[in-house]
Amino acid sequence: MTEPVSPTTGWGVLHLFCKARPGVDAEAVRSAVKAGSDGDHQVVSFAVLGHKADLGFLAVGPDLWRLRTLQTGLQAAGLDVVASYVSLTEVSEYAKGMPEERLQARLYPQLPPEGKPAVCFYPMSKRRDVGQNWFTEPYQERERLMFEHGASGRKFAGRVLQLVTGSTGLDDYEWGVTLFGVTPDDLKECVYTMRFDQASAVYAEFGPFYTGMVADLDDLLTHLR
Ligand code: 76R
Repeated sequence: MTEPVSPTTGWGVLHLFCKARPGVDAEAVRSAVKAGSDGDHQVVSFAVLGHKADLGFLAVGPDLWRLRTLQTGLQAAGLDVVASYVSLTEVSEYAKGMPEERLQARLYPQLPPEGKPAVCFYPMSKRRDVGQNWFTEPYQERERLMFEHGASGRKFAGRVLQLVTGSTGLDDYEWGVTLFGVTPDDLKECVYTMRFDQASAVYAEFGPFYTGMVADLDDLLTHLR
C-alpha cells in the first residue's frame, strides 16, 4: 500500500473532464467512483455540455493517492481524460476572520450542495502585468477589493455556491473556480456581476470554462449510451 500524501490542512481537489471511448464499461466506472468515495473522499459527477468533454468528476479528499486511483480507475473503464485541474481546498487570506463553521466548510466541503444542479468550472489567476500587478498591491488594497468581491458574491446567497480551490504551484492557474447554481443563469449572472468588481475587471485572467449538470452517476451513464 502507498502511504497517503495529504495537505496539512484541507483536502486535495481533482477535476477530471472525460470523453467516453466506444465500449466504455459502465460497471467499471461505477466501481472506480465508489472506490474514490469512501471515508472523507467524495466524488461529484456531472454531465458536460459541448465539445470539450462528456463527463466531469470533481473529487475531493485528504489523500492525493486516492484521487490518482480514481483517475486510473476511470481511464481503465474506458474514459479518456481530456482536461483536468489539480488544486487544494483553502481559506483565502482575506477570509481568515470568518466564523469557524464557515472556515471548516471552505476546507472540508460537503458536496454537492443540495438543489444546485447547474455547475461550471474554470481556472483563473490574478494578473501580474507592469502597472497592473495584484501581487505588488499592498495587503490593505487587496483586502478592500476582496471585500467588494465578497459583497457582490453574497447577493447570490442561496443561489450560487462557490468552491474556490488554490492551485498556485500545482497547476497552470492560481485557483480553480467551481460554481454550483440553482439555474444556469444564476451562474451567468453571478460571473457577469463580478466582471464589474475591480478584483475581476482589472486583475482577473480566466482559463477555459466547462458547464454542465450535476447528476447521479447512473443517470449520467445512461445518457452516454
Ligand atoms: O469565502 C467567503 O465567502 C468570503 C468572501 C469571499 C472570498 C474571500 C468570496 C465570496 N470569494 C472569496 C475569494 Mn469568490 N468567487 C470567485 C469567482 O468570475 C470571476 O470574476 C471570479 C470567479 C466567483 C464567481 C466567485 C464567487 N473568490 C475568492 C478568490 C480567492 C482570492 C484570494 O484568496 O486571493 C477567488 C479567486 C474568487 C473567485 N465569491 C464569494 C463568489 C461568491 C458567490 C461569493 C459569496 C459566497 C458566499 O456568500 O458564501
